[in-house]
Amino acid sequence: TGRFQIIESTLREGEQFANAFYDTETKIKIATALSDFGVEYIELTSPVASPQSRADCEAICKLGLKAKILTHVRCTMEDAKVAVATGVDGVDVVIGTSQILRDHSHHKSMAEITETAIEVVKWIKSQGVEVRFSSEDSFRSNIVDLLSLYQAVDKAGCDRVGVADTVGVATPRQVYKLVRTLRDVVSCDIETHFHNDTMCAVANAHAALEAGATHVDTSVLGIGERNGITPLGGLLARMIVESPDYVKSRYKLAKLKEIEDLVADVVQVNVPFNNPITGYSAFSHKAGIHSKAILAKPETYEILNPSDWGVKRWIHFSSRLTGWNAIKSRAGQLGLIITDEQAKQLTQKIKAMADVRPLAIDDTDSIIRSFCLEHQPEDQ
Ligand code: HCA
Ligand code: CU
Repeated sequence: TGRFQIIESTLREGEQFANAFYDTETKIKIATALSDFGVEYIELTSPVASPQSRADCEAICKLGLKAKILTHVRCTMEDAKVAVATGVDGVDVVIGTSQILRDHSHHKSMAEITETAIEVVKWIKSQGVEVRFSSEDSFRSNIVDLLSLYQAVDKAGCDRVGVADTVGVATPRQVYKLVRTLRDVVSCDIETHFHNDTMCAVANAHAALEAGATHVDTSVLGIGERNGITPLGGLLARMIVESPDYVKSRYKLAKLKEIEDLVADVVQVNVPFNNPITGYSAFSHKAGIHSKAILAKPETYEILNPSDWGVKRWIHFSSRLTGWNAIKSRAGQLGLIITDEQAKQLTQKIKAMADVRPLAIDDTDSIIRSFCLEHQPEDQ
C-alpha cells in the first residue's frame, strides 16, 4: 500500500452532488488548487453532458496544469470521439455490468458490452490518449463475466481497469477479494471508486490498495451522488498513518483545509465538525486524562500530527472534565505562573462552576486570571 495515485473527481463525481453548480471560473479555481495540491489526475464531467461542460473541459485542458486531465464518458464510440477531441490526457469510459443495470438502464448483453469496450479502448489508444475502462456497479455484477470483460480490455491495451462500488454496498473484505483476484487477471493498473452510503468508502479504498489497486477516486469532502464517495482528506488521513513519507512527499497537505473550504463554499455546505483533520473538533482534547497526556506527548492520543496539515491542536480547559494540567497550561498561555498545588485548587473551582452551566472560554480565562491575582506571591 505504499504507493498509490489519486484520481480527483470533485469536478466529475462531485458535480453530481445535489448542491453542485460550477461556473467556468470556479472549475478552473478548483482544478488549479487540486493540481497544486499534488493529485495525479483530475477527472472532469463528460463533454457530452452539455455545451458548457464541453467548453469547460477544453479550457481546463489548455491550462497546462501539472495534474493529468481526464474526462469521464459512457463506453461508446460517439462519446469517446467527443472526449478525445477536447484535448484531455486520458478518457475514463464506463458501462454498467450488473444484471439490474443491464435490465433497467442500457439493455446490453455482456457480449455486446465486451465488443464495444474493446473497440472503444483500441480506438482511444490509437489516438495516443490514455484510457481506463470501468464497470459500473461492479460489486453486484457476475464475477466470472466481470473478470473476462476486464481481461478482454486489458488485452486490448487499456491503461487501467476500474472497479466501482456505485451503490456503496461493498465491505472491505469483499473489496479485498475482488481486487486481489483481479490483480492476477489483468496486467494493467487498477482504479477503484467507492460510494459512501454505509460509510465504508475510505476503508474500502484502503482494502483495495492492500489488495494491489494502484489508483483511488476521491472528491473533496467526498461530494458526489447521494452522500458521495471516498473523501480526499479521509483517504489521506488513512494513508499517512502507514505511508507517511510517501504521502508527505507527494501532496501539499497544508493546503487541504484551503481546498476543502473552497469547495464547501462553492457547494454551500459546512465542513462537518467530525471531518478528519479539518473538522472543528478533529484535534481537540477534552478529558483531563487525555489533556494531561497530550501535553506531555501528543502521540499518546494523536496518530495524526496536526502540524503536518497546517492545523492546530486544541486543548479544552473549560469543562467539568478538565484536569489541572490543562488549567496550568492555559495559565501559562495567558502569561501567568502557578504552582501545581494552585492549579489543582483552581481546577476544583472551575469544575464546580462548570457543573452548574456551560463555561465559555472567556469565563474560564477570567476565573484563571482573578485566581492568579489573588494568589500572587507577596514578595514579587
Ligand atoms: C455513476 C458512475 C460512477 C462511475 C465510476 C467509474 C459510479 O455516476 O453511476 O467510472 O469508475 O459510481 O459507478 O461514478
Ligand atoms: Cu460514482
